[in-house]
Amino acid sequence: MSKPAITLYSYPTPNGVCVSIFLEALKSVYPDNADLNSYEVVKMSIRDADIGQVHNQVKSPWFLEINPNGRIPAIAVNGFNVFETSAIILYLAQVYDTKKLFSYDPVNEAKEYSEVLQWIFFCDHGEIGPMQGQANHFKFAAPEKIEYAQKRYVNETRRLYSVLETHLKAGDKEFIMGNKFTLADIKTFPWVRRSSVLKIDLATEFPIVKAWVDRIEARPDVQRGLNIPA
Ligand SMILES: N[C@@H](CCC(=O)N[C@@H](CS)C(=O)NCC(=O)O)C(=O)O
Repeated sequence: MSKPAITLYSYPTPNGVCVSIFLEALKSVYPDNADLNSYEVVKMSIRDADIGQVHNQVKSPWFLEINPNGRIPAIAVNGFNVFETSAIILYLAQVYDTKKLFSYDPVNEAKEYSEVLQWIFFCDHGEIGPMQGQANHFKFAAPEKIEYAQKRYVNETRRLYSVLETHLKAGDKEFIMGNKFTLADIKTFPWVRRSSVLKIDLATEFPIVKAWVDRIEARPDVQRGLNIPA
């Protein structure tokens, strides 16, 4: 049997499932695409470098050739390696979302395309992902309990959720881009759905964000993606 065109190296964390959710979403709207139908998943063992566990496939030499940063997720598409979650979903969109069902045309729909990038960066560059990641670290992994750090990152996560709440509320939006489910939602949702870990109760604090999470979570493609790798 020939090797699948797409190999996803992953683990079911918010970053990992972001890519599997998008692959499943693409698969459901492009059912005849052979690459999407046959993608393979390699479940990697991961560790948080700061905890110092030993079994750590993501730092092994063969994987560092795929992702020099030694972290999941990474993807190989017909021999081309891509690392960093957002770069991965943008590349998959560029190659496989030919009808721009989850994004926009960067030339003909330049403003909408830019808006999707803005929300992806909002989740990425020092915002939801990193803040919530640090909140998780200081609450659950850090050997030393530093109250200031816990408070700072949990409160910053709350502030970022409030930005999302205000955005979704304006114009009664179903998704970040209005009524279209896009990469912006796929990027942000896996983080926000884990809010209860930090004891942030979306139902009482951010009810509009909660409805958005529920709406996305109810999608069959999202349900499949959340369980990859099993
Ligand atoms: N900015 C990176 C973050 C990736 C990341 O933090 N991956 C974690 C799991 S969610 C990991 O592989 N940790 C293992 C390690 O650092 O050794 C991305 O978005 O891809």
